[in-house]
Amino acid sequence: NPSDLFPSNFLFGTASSAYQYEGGYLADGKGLSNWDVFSHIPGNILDGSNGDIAEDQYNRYLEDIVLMESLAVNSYRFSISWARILPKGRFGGVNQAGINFYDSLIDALLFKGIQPFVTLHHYDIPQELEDKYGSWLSPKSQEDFVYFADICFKSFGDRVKYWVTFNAPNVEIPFSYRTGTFPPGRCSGQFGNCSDGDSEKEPFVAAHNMILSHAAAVDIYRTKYQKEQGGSIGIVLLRSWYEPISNSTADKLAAERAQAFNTNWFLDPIIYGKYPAEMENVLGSILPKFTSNEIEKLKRTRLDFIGINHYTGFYVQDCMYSPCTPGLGSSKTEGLYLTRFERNGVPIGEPTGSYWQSVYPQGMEKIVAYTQERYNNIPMFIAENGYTEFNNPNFTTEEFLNDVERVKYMSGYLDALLSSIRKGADVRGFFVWSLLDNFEWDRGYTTRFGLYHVDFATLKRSRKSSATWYKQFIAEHKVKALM
Ligand code: GCO
Repeated sequence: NPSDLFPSNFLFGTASSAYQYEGGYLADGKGLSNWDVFSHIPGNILDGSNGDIAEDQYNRYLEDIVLMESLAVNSYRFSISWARILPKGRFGGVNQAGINFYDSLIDALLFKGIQPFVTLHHYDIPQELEDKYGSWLSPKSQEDFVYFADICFKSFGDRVKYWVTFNAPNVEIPFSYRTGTFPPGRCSGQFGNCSDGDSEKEPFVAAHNMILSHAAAVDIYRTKYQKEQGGSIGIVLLRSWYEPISNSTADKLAAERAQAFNTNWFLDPIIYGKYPAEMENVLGSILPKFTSNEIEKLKRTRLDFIGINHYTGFYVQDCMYSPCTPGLGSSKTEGLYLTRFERNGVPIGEPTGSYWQSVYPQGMEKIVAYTQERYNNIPMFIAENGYTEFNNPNFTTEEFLNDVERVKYMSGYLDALLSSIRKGADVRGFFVWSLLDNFEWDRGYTTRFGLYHVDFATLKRSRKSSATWYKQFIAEHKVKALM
């Protein structure tokens, strides 16, 4: 069936991030990152662990590239550790050993025909920037980010053709500045676990600086590098599907508010130069304003592609027109809706090893169509999609290797994606989260997302059934693409 295929230049890959994978946290002149400091404070990470060693990809990248080769993927998404390149941000020198590491990684990938798909910021920053002036809460962070981005474009842009400015700032910001579960651990909202009087504005101020940092980095890329290097640049956001829990207008508006407060929060300013109307209406003066120069810059720089991290769907219930019990999303600064996992006692999908994830493959097609329509066919990548398993301490390695639930999940979500593409959506790549089991931020090593199992004591990698399945899926669709 000729319509049953992905475009021939489609990127199939796996995704990762520096802090979750590399380890080597003090190796060869690397500076301390905000995550190094945060994870070392007792109580911050669920299982008391950290990413000091993680999967040790810093030392084992060649072994991991052999795993990628055996999957026959043609792309690898990873992030650059800012503190490995600039141990003190722009207030110190470049660490040549850090540049050398990414040079070697990129060269080794390209040698195997694997395209690097590179994220500049995936949650970790040099601690120096936090200590100096509170990083993203200060407009100075824009200069920090551009300084770092410029060095990366200059050093690696001859070989890297896909750049992502930020990974999921819409995940990072609420955890960093509302619930306090990510560094710098500030809690300003209703669900904060501290009450130090932080302003409820903080998440919006930090996001504002990230949005302007994105624009500034894109500006530098376009003016100094893009013509010569010929790559493209975008941003990645978490995009969940929000299904109205009923047909009422109030619940439909609530689902739209959930999209606005979670994801359009970043994409609207970057693409259209303004925050979503839903946010302006609910937040009023809590929301920062762009100057006319900034609006001009946003509209001029924009992005080349939208990266979507899609994992799950939720039911959404209105909290604006009728009061509801407090919960995820219900406060004013979150958008006045309530996230529900079930309707009339029936779950939206099978639960997984993460409390927030249900298996709802229809969400993939819905979110792709939603994004395509709202942003006028801007090319998209599925930058992350994957299945969580609880890291059951009673399981043997063999039990983890037989991950039938992950295979079911992937096959459902990839079928849905295929259906989107068949209907004309311009999706250009798909990355599984993740190649390896890895460090899941404040959850430590309590969950597993990998196509390959990692024994965290020996760091041995072992192939799961899902790896075999993904390899076959890619092979079948590549063959079809050639016919
Ligand atoms: C993100 C994530 C990843 C997570 C993954 C599973 O990119 O948004 O936070 O780093 O590990 O999404 O939760």
